[in-house]
Amino acid sequence: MILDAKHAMLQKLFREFAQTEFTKELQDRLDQTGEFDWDIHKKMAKYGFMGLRIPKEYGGSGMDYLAYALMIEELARVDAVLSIYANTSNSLGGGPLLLAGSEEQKKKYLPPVASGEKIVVFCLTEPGAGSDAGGTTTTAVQDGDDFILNGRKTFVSGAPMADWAIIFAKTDPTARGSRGISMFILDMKLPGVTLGAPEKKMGINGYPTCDIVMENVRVPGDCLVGQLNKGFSIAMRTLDGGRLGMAAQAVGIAQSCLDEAVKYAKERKQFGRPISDFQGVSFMLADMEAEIQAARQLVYHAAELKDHNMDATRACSAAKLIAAETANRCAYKAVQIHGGYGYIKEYKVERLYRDARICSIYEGTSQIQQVVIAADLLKNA
Ligand code: COS
Repeated sequence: MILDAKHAMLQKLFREFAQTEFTKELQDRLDQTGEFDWDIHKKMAKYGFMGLRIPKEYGGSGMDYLAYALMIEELARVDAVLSIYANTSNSLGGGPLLLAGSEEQKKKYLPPVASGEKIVVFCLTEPGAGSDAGGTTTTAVQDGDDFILNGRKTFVSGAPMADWAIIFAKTDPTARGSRGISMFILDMKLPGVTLGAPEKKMGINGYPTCDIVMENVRVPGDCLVGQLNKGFSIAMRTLDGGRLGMAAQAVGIAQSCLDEAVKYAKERKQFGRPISDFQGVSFMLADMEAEIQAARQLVYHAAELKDHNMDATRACSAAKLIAAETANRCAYKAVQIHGGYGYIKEYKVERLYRDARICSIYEGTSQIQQVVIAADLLKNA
């Protein structure tokens, strides 16, 4: 796909922002401390990143999926974790509200999320329900006009900073599997809501992740989002879009691996010449370039399908599968080209290697993408 003038301009803007604002000092600090940086969050919010995909009537800029993919890719190319800062509100956080929220709910929750003033996070995974998202055991029991929530959500990215959380809970215990699940928006300040300890992660440090525990949390009835017992398909539709964002992030990481590998291969001399002169190295660079081009086109294609309101489930999962595996292969090769230096923290590829690893795990493992692709393929064959 050749980007039109508007998208090419946006791509340039995102690239320049990331190159200017995501300083090495900031990147190193986030990786070392694992702490959220409110200053860069506010700056990104000021530029409208948090509300990029949120429609104008709810305080965002109403841009399309292609613009969103470009933003995530370009931010991730400089720093993967900082692309997450701009992702949640446009994706798993804001997405379910846009898909299923009432007009009142959209007007209440989306504007402060779009402006970056409030943070909303997505809670599907549980200790015993990861790939099997339909195995949710969190319960929501109706009590008068309210619901009483009990359960534990795990690996919630952004939980420590969250004002609200999207919670999937079983409302019909007699319904089997993914049926009988409803979606709620939970105010994190309600009594009975507590946080687990921040997880010590391999990568993507600087966007804290922890559990959210709910013990007899009384949630008003107007926090039910969408229809009672129909929450699972909203989660799945949200994840279609989320996977597109994560695919774009993986392309950004892969491109960063290639950028670093090319730079190093041209500088580093062995046997009296730059190591890029050796086919063993240049062929690795060539493979990285070819795979990144392919992954990027899958991402842009999936975005285009979504922008035309076409069924994009298979395309989003295909983009996520290929981009995530590409990011991992590129990270491996980038470290390999750096040799011993690639194993040292001073070199960016060391972090890229760790950051890339999550791409084939979160928002559905590569194997889950295969499940989704195969199911869709066979259903429509
Ligand atoms: N869009 C809309 N609805 C969808 C859908 C989609 N993309 N995918 C599934 N559904 C619907 C189905 O139509 C079905 O609806 P009915 O109950 O009305 O028949 C329902 O959801 C259940 O679908 P299915 O039978 O395929 O569900 P499974 O329990 O077999 O699970 C997978 C399917 C494995 C694909 C799902 O559990 C999944 O995506 N798991 C990974 C979760 C994940 O990505 N976690 C990451 C953490 S979130 S950061």
